[in-house]
Amino acid sequence: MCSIIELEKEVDSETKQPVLTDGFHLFLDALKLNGIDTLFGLPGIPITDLLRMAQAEGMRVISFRHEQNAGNAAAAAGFLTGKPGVCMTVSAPGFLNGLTALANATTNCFPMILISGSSEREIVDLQQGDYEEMDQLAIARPMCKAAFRVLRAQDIGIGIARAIRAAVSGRPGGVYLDLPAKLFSQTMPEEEGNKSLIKVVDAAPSQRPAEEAVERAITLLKGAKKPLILLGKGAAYSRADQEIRELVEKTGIPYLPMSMAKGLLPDTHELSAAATRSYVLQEADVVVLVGARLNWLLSHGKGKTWGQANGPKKFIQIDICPGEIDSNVAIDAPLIGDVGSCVRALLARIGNDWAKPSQEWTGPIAERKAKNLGKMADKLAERPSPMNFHSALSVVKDIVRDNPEAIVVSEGANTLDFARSIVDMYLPRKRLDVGTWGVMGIGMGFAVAGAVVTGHRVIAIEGDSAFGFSGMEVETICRYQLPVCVVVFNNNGIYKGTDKNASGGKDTAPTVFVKNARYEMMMQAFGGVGVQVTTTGELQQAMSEALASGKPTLINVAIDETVGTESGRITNLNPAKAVKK
Ligand code: ADP
Ligand code: TZD
Ligand code: MG
Repeated sequence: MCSIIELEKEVDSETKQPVLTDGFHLFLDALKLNGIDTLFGLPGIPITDLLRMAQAEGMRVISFRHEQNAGNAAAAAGFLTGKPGVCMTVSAPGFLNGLTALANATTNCFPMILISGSSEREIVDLQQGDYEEMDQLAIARPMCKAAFRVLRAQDIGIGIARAIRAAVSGRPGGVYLDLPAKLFSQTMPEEEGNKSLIKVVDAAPSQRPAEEAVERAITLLKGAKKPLILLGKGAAYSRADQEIRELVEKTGIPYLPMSMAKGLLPDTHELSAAATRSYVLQEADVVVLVGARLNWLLSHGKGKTWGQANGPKKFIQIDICPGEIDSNVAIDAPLIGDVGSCVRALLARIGNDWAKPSQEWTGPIAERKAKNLGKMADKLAERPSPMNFHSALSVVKDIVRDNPEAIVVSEGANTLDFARSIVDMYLPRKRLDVGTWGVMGIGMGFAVAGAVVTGHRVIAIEGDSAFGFSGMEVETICRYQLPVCVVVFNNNGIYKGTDKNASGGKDTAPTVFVKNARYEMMMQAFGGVGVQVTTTGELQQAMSEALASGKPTLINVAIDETVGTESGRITNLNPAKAVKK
């Protein structure tokens, strides 16, 4: 039955024609219907009006200076919220600028949707040379989990629903959505348009492991003498914080967090074995991988790191993606499902009578841990001049301890590696970094997203090279008045600032930058606070002020240019010179 009110909505009271909607509005309505309230992007043909309208309709539109940073922000927003972050770009070059972020999001299992306007299909497909012509869909496809194009206004609802579902269901990842310019001005009756929209139900359904798989895992774990739990960013993403803590504490099994899983349990937890990582990796007999891949970051599960000499290890692997199993070494007990469901299933079989690991395993761990933490404390207490990574990071460590809610972003080589091991995290999903690729350039995009979607303070610990990849976004940080404190570890270059041009020519070496560059002036240029510091006292004061005020701040920290290591902790991955010259 149709009420009079509904009929009145359908037709324009003056023209008596149906009220129309268009592609612009259908698109925004479809996003809003699905709880997407923020767009990261960069305007231009054909999306300028779309971003204006989004803002007019109450969405948050964060406009960047380069699409890669907008894309990285969307990816980080996806990780932090569990909803796909959305990045909007113009066609060809804007799209390509966003593509690195899309590929990086997919690699890291972060849900994001890159939405690019594109030029007319008729012209693109005949390669007749349209404005910013490119077959974007074809190019995006191998870089992401799924790629769709919407050609008709009545399909916008379906297109958005499919994009959201693809991004967050199963193993999360990047999705590309291609929207040709002509779509936006297509019209259709509003009522029909509204009916075409889809509110996605249960976008990331829980996936429970099979009973026999749980049984297999429990049997293996029960027989372990030296068990170890390894938490990855899939565990952090799954938001099963309480269950994971229970698993660790009820079983008494020592654990190692991968970098973005730091804080799932506080790094100061007595069962954290991070301070004796090499020992536990070598000695463990049964390893439980929880949302962590045995990729290069874990030496592919084999070799010296894994104590090959001690015989092969047994693995239990919890992952939502069945194809991940056996990717590098044989997995004895795969547990396929979401981390929450899998860990709950294990917990249901782990009673209070569970036999915790013996002193033979926990004793040496505790001993080594105490020794290593003691050595580290001594090193952190040193006050060399100029500062080194340790002395500067000892300040950051204390600031993060006092501000555990703050989001920590980190990139660089030495800066990243030292920050990961020195700066303790206390809460889940507070650390964002270079991830699976070890990619530089995520810094300011991740920082902006961290501030925008959580409302918390952000501390970005940046190598001077790493910062340069996205540094222009300090303007974005100032424009939106975001509480971001960027700390640039300035050692005059990539890894260190002392390389010499081997030819003796006047060009500097490829890894060396302008000496003592004044990065803090970049923040000053846009009205933020910029401070140059040369002592730990000055750094401590500048960071405290930034955290207290929430003002956009850049602290340029002078670090001894001689102390860095080539490639930080992954020196071994540099190709060896086959021919000595
Ligand atoms: P890290 O670098 O921290 O070791 P990876 O990115 O290598 O982490 O691994 C994350 C793994 O987590 C991926 O294999 C992914 O399929 C898995 N994953 C992501 N989300 C979930 C989830 N909700 N439940 C189970 N596994 C998940
Ligand atoms: N380009 C991209 C996109 N990602 C990369 N990882 C690199 C280049 C290579 N690279 C690293 O792996 S770390 C790094 C580069 C250029 C910068 C290291 O210098 P930094 O850090 O100043 O950021 P430290 O503290 O000086 O080591
Ligand atoms: Mg550097």
